[in-house]
Amino acid sequence: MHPVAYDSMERLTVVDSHTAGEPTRVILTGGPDLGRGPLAGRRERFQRDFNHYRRATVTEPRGSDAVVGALLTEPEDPACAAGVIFFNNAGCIGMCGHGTIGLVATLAHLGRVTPGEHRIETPVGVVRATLHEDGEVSVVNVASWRARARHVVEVPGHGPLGGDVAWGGNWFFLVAAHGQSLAAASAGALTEFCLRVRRAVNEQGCPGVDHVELFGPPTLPRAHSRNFVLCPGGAYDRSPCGTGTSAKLACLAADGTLAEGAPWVQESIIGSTFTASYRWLDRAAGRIEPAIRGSAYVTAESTLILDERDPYRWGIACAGT
Ligand code: PYC
Repeated sequence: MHPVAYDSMERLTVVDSHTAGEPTRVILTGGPDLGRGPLAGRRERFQRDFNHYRRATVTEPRGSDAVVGALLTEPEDPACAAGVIFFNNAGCIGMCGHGTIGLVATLAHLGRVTPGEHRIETPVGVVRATLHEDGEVSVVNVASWRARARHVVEVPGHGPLGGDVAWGGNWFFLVAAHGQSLAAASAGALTEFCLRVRRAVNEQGCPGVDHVELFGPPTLPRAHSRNFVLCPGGAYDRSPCGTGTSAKLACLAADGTLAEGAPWVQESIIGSTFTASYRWLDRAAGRIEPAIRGSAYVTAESTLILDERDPYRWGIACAGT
């Protein structure tokens, strides 16, 4: 038997939740000290100097490819209730819609926020989250826009494929005419297809796009669309993806196919939904302010143990990072 050496163990307290099926793990204590200053700079420090904490939190053996981590930190802007850096199995991401809903549900569970609006600072801007009396959370996201319309790429094994490139807090390639069936049972084939699409998009003019979003007809009568979203580390989003839905709204607004303030119900590949709408920030420049509403549920309050005798205490770097 190994003697228990408590002083050789680090501990991270976390709360897990899921938003529309997509997991979020919020680090409350034990995470690295990133100092002060703009959140974008703290994110760089996290990636450069503390990447092992990211891996330990979200990759196996403690996490899975689908988990998005959220490192809670002091905000730089005193008007904000919290700062947060989101990350996954491949690295850090800009904003995370489902993660922000999960974070607010977590803070409500801990009694740290009450119903009302709370400003949250992220590396790509401040978002406004409202905890509603019924427990749902809405998030007014960062400014979103379409950068390229009907950009055509040559996808090996498929041929030419047209899609829009849009920012919704992360970069997306959004495709409507893809010829795939958006069935949950086809998640493996859809993932493989989207990986090929992303490689083509990255090699053919858009190196920064790290999410691919396919659209199809909804299965729920109250939804307007169903999607499948490939995330940077190769997992697919179980939720309708808050930043992906924001990017979609930017495209709909630019095309004039969804009016300002009109509801858009986005269904995910597992049948969960977000309800979204937008307001124009600058119509001439195509910049909108999207709002996403959904529900999250807390699933665990845990302590992660990093035992220095454990060869995999910093996680297993399956996504190569
Ligand atoms: O909800 O924005 C989102 C998101 C991004 C990656 C996974 N979920």
